[in-house]
Amino acid sequence: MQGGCIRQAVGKILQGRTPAGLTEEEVMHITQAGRDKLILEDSLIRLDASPRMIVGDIHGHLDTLLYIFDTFGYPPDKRYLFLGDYVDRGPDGLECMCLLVSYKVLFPDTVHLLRGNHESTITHYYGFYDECARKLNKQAHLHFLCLFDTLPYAALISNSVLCMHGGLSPDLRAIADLERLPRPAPIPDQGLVTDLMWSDPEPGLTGWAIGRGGAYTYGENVVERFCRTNSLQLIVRAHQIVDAGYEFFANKKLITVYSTPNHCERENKASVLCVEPSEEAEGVTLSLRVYNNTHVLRNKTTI
Ligand SMILES: [Mn+2]
Repeated sequence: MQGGCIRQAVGKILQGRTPAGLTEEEVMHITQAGRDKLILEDSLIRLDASPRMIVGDIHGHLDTLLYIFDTFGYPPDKRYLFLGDYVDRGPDGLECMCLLVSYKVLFPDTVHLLRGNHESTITHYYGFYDECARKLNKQAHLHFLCLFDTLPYAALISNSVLCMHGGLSPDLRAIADLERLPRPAPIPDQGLVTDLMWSDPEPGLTGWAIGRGGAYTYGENVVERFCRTNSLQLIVRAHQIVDAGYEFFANKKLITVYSTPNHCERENKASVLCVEPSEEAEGVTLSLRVYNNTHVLRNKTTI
């Protein structure tokens, strides 16, 4: 019965019209089923290198999310890892979050969702609370806050590619530190989880400095040392708009992937990162797809 309700909601959202006309009952079903599914996962998700798309910030742009699925494939035929920031800023966070969580419930091994800094109480200030109140009611926003607290914080692909929304932390020394993070929990004011959600790379910086959201910024030497000591090929993160849709840092040891084009009055391109098994014994093969809202601009640039 619940699966039928969720499939019905997916059908409404996939029509692409907004608001999609979701009912409060549907939102309750989706968020409850999403919490039940997400809380089963560890705070660090371990994935193999089966081909999958890694997607950065969507920020309430249903047109972009549907463009990604139309262009690169729908679950469960294609696997996805999303890096967070599904809501706020854009007009349709409700539809984006409900579609992604529905896919998580229907295809839990195919779709993985990480937490971004906007999956939190800051939705009171950046648009999602108002959107919920306008399209449904204030209670709907509370359902989402409970859901947000169950989202995992990081993913490790094939023991060699570490993914999170914001980035590194001085409190993160080993990969195993990520496994012990308790959930469900709100994002705290400072510390490891805050940095995972909020921190940024800083060109020219050596070591650490204070950044936005109570988190740190980190220099190239921090990234290179962390990758070396933890045998990582690459760190993948989102969280910052970058003009080309992606941006390297620290001798290609870190990449920022941003998946919403023309965002916040910028004329930025967008990208998703495809990870596949490597033909060699170790590591994975990574390639970029760069697009705007109507065209794929670069297909399969191997990095
Ligand atoms: Mn962010």
